[in-house]
Amino acid sequence: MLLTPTRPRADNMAVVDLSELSQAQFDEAFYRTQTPVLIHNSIANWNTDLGTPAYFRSRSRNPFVEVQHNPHGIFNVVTDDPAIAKPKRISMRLTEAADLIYSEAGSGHYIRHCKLYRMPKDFRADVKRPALLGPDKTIAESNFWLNGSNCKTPLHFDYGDNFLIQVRGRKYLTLFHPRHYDNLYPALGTRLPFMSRVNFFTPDLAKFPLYSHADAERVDIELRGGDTLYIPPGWWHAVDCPEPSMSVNYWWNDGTDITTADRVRKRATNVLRELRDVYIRLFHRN
Ligand SMILES: O=C(O)CCC(=O)C(=O)O
Repeated sequence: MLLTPTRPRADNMAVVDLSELSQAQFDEAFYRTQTPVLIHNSIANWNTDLGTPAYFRSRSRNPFVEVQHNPHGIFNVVTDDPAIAKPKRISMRLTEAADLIYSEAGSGHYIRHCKLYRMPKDFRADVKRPALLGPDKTIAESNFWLNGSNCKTPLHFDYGDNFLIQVRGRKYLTLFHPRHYDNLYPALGTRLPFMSRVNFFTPDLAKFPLYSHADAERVDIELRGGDTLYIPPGWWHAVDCPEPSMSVNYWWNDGTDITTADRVRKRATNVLRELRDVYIRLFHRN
């Protein structure tokens, strides 16, 4: 059975304009409570040409980048479905990649998870530190994402706090609360235990019946250029990109005992669940 995705701008979640949210308020209302929030007008002071093909042509360097291509547009999915092939990885110059990605032939092409430090220096200077990331916070990793039409990131969760900043174009995200962990069938026993075994884009309810409980409480969001989405660790998310778009994401932490303890607790929980999964597979096969 196929569940039809719904696509409101931001369904059932906090939405705020950056001008109405101080860094202290963000910490208090969202970070401390680990609550997602959609922040509009969050990059008003950034270069407005950032991410266009012309912009990349005018940079100081033109590095090689890895472009992934998959005609199905789904990347990194954990599946035994032979119809979903593994993406091809192509190395090309950044300007070539941007020209391709913004063209019709760019459908299903995605520069994913490209470390910001690999990008030209003047590009990095145009990508500012997120406004709500206080001086007490540490950036663990920052990445550049550039997709053609019809690209999809399957359902997964992150271990760190995440700001996903949409620079150009639209993306649709769906979030699920961490309490739906079991309903989303994490790929335990694989090297990607943070990925769901459910193909969110065409969920198979016969195989994954608990998914319907999570689906009933999903949060659908349309991310537009200028938006930042705060995704706390453990919140599951899937991304559907209907048109060419560019994002930057930051994983960060505050280095306090609370965050570290929380991270250790989450890892320990995952290990225990994994052991439980192995136990069930070994002794309760029927
Ligand atoms: O935008 C995407 O396609 C994926 C982003 C993502 O999953 C993340 O920032 O954790």
